[in-house]
Amino acid sequence: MTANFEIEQDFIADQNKAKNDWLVEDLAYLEKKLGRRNIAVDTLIKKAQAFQVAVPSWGVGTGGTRFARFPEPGEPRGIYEKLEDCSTINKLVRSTSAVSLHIPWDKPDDAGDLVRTAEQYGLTFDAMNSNTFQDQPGQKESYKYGSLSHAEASVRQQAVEHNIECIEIGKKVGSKALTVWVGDGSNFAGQSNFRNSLERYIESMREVYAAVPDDWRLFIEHKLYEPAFYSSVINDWGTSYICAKELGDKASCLVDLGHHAPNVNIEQIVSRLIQFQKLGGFHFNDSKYGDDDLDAGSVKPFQLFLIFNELVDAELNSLPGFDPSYMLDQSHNVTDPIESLVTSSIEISRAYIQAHLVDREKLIEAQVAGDAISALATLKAAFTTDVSAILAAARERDGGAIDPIETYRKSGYRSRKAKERPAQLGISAGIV
Ligand SMILES: [Mn+2]
Repeated sequence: MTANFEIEQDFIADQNKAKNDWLVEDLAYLEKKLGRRNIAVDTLIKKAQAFQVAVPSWGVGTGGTRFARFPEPGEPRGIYEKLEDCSTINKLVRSTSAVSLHIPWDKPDDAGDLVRTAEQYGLTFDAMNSNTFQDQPGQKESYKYGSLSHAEASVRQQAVEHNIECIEIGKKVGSKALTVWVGDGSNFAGQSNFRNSLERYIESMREVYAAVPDDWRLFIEHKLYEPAFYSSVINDWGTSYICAKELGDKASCLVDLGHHAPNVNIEQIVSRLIQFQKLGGFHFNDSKYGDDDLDAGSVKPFQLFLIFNELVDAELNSLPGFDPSYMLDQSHNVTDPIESLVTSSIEISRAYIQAHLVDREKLIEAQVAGDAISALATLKAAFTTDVSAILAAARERDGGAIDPIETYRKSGYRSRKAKERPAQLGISAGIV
């Protein structure tokens, strides 16, 4: 397919040999420990193997802040090189086989060729992401004062048409969803009329919705603030829920963990959306202060676990309409993006498997008895169980690495890519 450097399967297998002894030991320990509760380790390994989280095309480039961007050597210079990096991540962890495209950054010249390349890597395409938060070269109207909610009909029309174009590209690459996030909002009190802005947004989204195929889903992503610092049009999950409900069954809400006020109870929001069948999916990342887009589980791993506690509860109860789409959405300045995405995908799988360890009968008993100490202890017992060996075994069974970061570093992938991909000026990674 390409003469470019790839991490070979044999290399991964070779690296795994050195780690196999500890894996066997740790699994034996977990088998004993979890066996006391009649939980089969093998069942959990299979669950970890089946669990997938998509990676965003923009995640393999170095992100930035409002101040500066420090490009990584060997950064991908276009969608084909981004796929190469996404494939490398999936080879190591085997749980990230779908890639989410962002238009226009990833607009393919030849969609058929892009699909064939992805197939050769064993990758598919996840949700399409539209972009009406920045102006593109040659664009007729400006999004400076909004897009789908803009006061001028011509700007709204342009934004609607862009979203429809994303759907059309998505159809060609086999995507089944469109995620719409708008930067629309205001920076000053009085700058915009809250009610009219939302009304215009909904009217525009009705046109987008009409173009969404019946077997697709339309995800609405809310965000409290930034780039608008006084108000945003789709500011919270309530607004997102109302819009999704207005639009119809194909529309649902997407929860980006960084898009809430500090200390908001995100797991409860997730529960509400599950209950009313409007949980579309997630953009996973972590944050300390705002939309920091740090690696998933790096700041608040217990919160991530509690979110998965709700998700696994819905899974085990086979709740109607429950089929969330999982994606990583992170981008920052100080790590190799491949290492960050590898680490985050593992943390997402970890939270998922840990949530499967919750003794749900005991939890319900504690809740009914009003026994808060026992309820929390039940959750903590799951959260404090180290399931690393289960995740490693799942990766190994699928041909991935027992220790993905060490394997990646020893492969020399980054320095090989630095030679293959001389730096280009003006590459922009996006943050959504
Ligand atoms: Mn996002």
